[in-house]
Amino acid sequence: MLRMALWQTRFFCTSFLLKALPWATKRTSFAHRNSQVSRGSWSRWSQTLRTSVPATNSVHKTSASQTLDKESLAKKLFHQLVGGHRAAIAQCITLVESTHHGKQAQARELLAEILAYLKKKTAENDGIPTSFRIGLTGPPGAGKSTFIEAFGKQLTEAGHKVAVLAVDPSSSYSGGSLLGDKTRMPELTRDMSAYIRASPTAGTLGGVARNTNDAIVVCEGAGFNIILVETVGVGQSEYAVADMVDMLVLLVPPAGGDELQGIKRGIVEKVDLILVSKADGELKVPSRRVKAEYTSALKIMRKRSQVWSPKVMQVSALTKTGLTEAWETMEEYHTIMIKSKLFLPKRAHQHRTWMWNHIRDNILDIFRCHPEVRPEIPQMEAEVSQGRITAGMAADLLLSRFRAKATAHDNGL
Ligand SMILES: Nc1nc2c(ncn2[C@@H]2O[C@H](COP(=O)(O)OP(=O)(O)OP(=O)(O)O)[C@@H](O)[C@H]2O)c(=O)[nH]1
Ligand SMILES: [Mg+2]
Repeated sequence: MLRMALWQTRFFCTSFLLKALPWATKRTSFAHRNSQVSRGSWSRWSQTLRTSVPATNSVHKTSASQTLDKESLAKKLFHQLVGGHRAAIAQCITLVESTHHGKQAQARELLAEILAYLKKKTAENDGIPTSFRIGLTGPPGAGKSTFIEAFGKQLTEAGHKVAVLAVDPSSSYSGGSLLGDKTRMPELTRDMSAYIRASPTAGTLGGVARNTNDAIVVCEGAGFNIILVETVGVGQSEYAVADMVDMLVLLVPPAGGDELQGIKRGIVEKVDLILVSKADGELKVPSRRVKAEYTSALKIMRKRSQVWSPKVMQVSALTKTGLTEAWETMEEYHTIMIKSKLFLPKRAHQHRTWMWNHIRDNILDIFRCHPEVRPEIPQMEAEVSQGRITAGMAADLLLSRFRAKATAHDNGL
């Protein structure tokens, strides 16, 4: 009986998703046609999110008092966060990362409160978001953490509030090199105008990226106006970061010799600024050479933006040279993006991209775990590997099994 009930619930969810998909696709293509974000559409989105929260809560509540508790927890955390309680940042991030069903409802409520608050702040700031999100990527050992320590310190001394987050899905096998070692940032760790979030525990890139996206919103709610997102240039994480930030910065070491030192061409095409690190002592000369290499490499690359041409600069975190110039270039980029009215549309595009990424990840999981599909997967994979069936045919067969059950359930069979 219990097994039957579980299967029925699963079929119901599956058929609901299949029905909802065309509707959602229509909505997104509409959003794409109207890619210029108007205040109206932004506010409708936020409004929908807020009004949807109590409804979602009510599905999971077991008693009225429990709902009150949940609501008051999200509200309490929100007030503490915007009120400057430092401990609330970690509590909020833990809540939005939770995979517990009930906690997720509270997290939605919390995020909706923060988004509404940020929207108000943006309106008060002439429609300009109060934060600047900067992604930092580069090969292992390029000097990212050391740069963040020196650069972040300079920013806080100038009156900014700096949050540092990491995207590191590789930490399960690399031992968590990213920010794992906070000793690389001793001063920034102690700085009350900075917040450093050590690498989250390992997971899929999709999961880690989702957590980072939400953590960015939490940090912005806490008043941090510069968000630095560090990622190591391996795997797909740097592409994920490119879709999370307003500006992407690539840090390259001066050593390594021949052309572009194995740094993926794809990421070089996406960056807005290249910083050649460790331009000090004996490394000054190779650093100049690497700068020249990247400058000419960028010249032959397709122009990506009408308003901004990526720049190459030399920096040294050790001697603190080039840091001011690097920040001035970042500010220049920010100003140009705001003036050309490309800043908000870029963020809006990223939000849509992530929504679909998360949906894709989840639907794939539902498909893989489907009781009618899962047992067939090894067999199909073997048939495809041995060339007895084409990949397209195998996919069609599995999909038709998935659809057949969903339709049967819809028809009450
Ligand atoms: N000479 C010199 N060495 C530097 C500089 N910045 C970093 N280093 C050294 O480079 C090494 C790597 O620095 P990290 O900051 O840990 O590099 P990372 O890119 O964060 O490394 P991962 O997080 O492991 O990818 C360390 O030994 C640093 O001392 C610099 O400006 N000059
Ligand atoms: Mg590091």
